[in-house]
Amino acid sequence: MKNIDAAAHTRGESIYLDDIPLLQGTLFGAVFGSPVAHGVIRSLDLTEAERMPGVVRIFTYKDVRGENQIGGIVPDEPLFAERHVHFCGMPVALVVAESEAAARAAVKKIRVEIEPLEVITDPRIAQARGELIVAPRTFRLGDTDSAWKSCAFIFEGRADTNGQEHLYIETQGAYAIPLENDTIRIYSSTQAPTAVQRAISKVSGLPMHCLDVEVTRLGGGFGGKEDQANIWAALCALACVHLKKPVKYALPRTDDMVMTGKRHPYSSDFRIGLDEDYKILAYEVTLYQNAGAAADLSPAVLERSLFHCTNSYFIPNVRATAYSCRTHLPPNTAFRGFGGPQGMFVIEAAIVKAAEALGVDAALIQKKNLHRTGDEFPYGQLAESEAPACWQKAEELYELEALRAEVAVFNAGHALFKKGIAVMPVCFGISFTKTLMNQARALVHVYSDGSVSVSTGAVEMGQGVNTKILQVAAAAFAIAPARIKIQATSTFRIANTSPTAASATADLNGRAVLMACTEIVARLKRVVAEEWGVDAERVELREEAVWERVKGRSLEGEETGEGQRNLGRSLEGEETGEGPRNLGRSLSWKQLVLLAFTKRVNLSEHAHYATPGIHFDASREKGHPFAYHVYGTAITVVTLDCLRGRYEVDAVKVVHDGGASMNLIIDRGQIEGGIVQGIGWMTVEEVLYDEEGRLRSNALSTYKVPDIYSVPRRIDIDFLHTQRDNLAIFRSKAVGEPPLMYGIGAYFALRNAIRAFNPAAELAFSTPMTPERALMGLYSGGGPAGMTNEGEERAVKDGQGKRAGNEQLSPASGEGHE
Ligand code: MTE
Ligand code: LUZ
Ligand code: MOS
Repeated sequence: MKNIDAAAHTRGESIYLDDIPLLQGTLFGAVFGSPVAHGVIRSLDLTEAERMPGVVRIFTYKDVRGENQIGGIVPDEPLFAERHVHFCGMPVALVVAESEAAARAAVKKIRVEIEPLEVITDPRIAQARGELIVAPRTFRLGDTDSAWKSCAFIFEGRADTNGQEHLYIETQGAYAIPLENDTIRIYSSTQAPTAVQRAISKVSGLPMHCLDVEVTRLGGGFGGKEDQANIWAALCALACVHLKKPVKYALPRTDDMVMTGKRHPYSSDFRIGLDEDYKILAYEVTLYQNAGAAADLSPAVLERSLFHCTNSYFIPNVRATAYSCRTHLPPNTAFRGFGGPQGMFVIEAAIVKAAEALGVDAALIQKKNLHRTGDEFPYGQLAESEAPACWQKAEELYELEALRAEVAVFNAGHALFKKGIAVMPVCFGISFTKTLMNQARALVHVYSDGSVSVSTGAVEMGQGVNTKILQVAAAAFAIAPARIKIQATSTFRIANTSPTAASATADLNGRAVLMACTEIVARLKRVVAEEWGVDAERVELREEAVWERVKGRSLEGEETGEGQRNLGRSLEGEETGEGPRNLGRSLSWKQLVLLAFTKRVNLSEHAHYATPGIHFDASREKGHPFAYHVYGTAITVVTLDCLRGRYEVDAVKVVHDGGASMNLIIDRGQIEGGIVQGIGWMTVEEVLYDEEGRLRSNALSTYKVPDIYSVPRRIDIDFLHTQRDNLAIFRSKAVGEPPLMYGIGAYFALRNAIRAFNPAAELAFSTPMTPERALMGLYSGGGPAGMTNEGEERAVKDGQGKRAGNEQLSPASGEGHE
């Protein structure tokens, strides 16, 4: 089934925050953010700003009626700076004016004197100073200390990954509207309506039942709105409470980039030990997470880095320690993968370090060490592993050996263009690592006209969750999708929601919907069974009608649990006349609903789902935190222009463990998007803060993201279809985050291309591998060997043969790309 938003999106009719019609008298906010990263506020002068035309009022921490605090996990983040500022862009004041332009003009007139203090941007320095957000954590399996003795080979190194800007198309923002008796409705571009509600409650002192947070959809979140939507909503709500007027603040792109946190940069040390046979016996890793100035979600992100520190490999002896380090950057936050990618990059770097030193292909070590069903993760859960199956299928389907041979032939034939290939297995745990967050509720109404309304805590942000939820309801009721509407997410309809995050939204909310629908179906069946004087067991919903199963006739075409295959197909013909042969009398869906209504039967249901069987004991760092794992293997091939450092990703070929996907179109979209986003993180996207903690990459002119020319020339996706019982909805495994980590393969493929050109290249395990860095790498370590006269001649020939060169790199992009 197509995404239910497709038509409205295409026509530009979908409603985002900025499309909400404004009420008369709406005022507009703009934040004055700290111009320095660390210091003590000596004076704040608002007089000139207050005199600017259109300015209604300027708010500071003094106007906060409740607590000036929005920290979710750790209460360490004031909404407004009081005496100290801790990062550039930290909100100091909120100007509210009659227009956006007036508010922004007034912000420029605010004067602040800040006595600067030392700025720390490096997590290792922060750690050395004892500047930690929370106590460090260590995961252990076996005993690394004694395992080193059995290792034939031991390698050590360092790996660094940089941050990543979320770059959701819709920036952060909120619109608060005063209703009667202290009630406020807040439209917020948030992944977490309940978190927004809590934050506003804390700051305003109003109880949660006064706060209706409503979300129709987001123009992307990617984790950036899991926690950091709270600020803007709290600011708007605060002004709304004071002024009793609607207040809106949608951030301009630069404010958004400067003021909000990003993916956490990590710096890590590793040590890996292998036996003669290249089995990994021991792995030790220390992760330094750059948390920024406040906790935000950092402790949870840190935890997931530890959970994924061995990626898809079974390593019998592991010691992994992680520090969440306080620096003077904006608080870093959730980003697709949530610390998992950072943890996985390090083990991949460790394996590649070993492979390069041993002179073997990294894939040899990777494949040998993939975990198998029954192997233990460092956190105690036992794997139900699809890792070998995905690898095997990718290897065969995409003819890995032939691909390698092609790369070798190409490299032998070109002096100035080199190809690189890398294989990246992925294993990602599904469930919030905080067990209590794995719960969801759904409210389903069947109206007397047969139309159905479904509300959950899920937020649609482009990932297609509303379509999947609609498919669940359509399957449960056996009715056409057109009869069902997924309502905007609202804290008045559904309470105490977990954020739309952790890729588990369809699983959690979908299962709650299924429970609610199943309950209503049972009631409907009882009604009609009573009417017909038959057993309710004999009554069946199918094709928009309820049927009596006739005794003695065979039930060919019976649903066999494969019902989801046909989910969402549209059913023509409203009223069903003649039924399948094995069925007797029937009532149409509409007649059925009306019958139940006249019999005064409840046509609404509110259901609650909590993932069974998961637990985690943080005191031992052991448990069974994940409902299941998602697996996959990606093969990445790149071509590198060794004269210029430019490169292209020729292909990413994936086998992805989707379980029994309930929507292949959506899942393919998620996989493609995740891959490109992951490649962007590993290659061109470069978040740059200077030593004063100022963001230098604060616009799209200075922050490069993959464009249509730099996405892989081809992405092949094949699914590992499994019917294994799991806790996913309809066995359709979560798909939102795991594919991002396939993108890590691009870094290692580029590394291989550089080494094909210059085997002596000195390459740090440091990302992003921008074209500039690739170029430096190509000529590092004394430069490429064999740049003799003969080599130069060939090089010149390659270089002059510019057309030929471009063809090799990219016939599609051609000269226009330069
Ligand atoms: N896809 C789109 N189009 N837009 C997004 O913002 N966010 C990703 C992923 N895919 C995102 C997306 C992230 S970070 C997560 S956690 C999941 O979607 C969340 O949705 P799900 O739980 O329904 O998979
Ligand atoms: N958010 C969260 C997440 O709070 N806990 C998680 O485990 C998680 N995992 C992935 C993405 N967001
Ligand atoms: Mo996604 S990082 O869980 O929002």
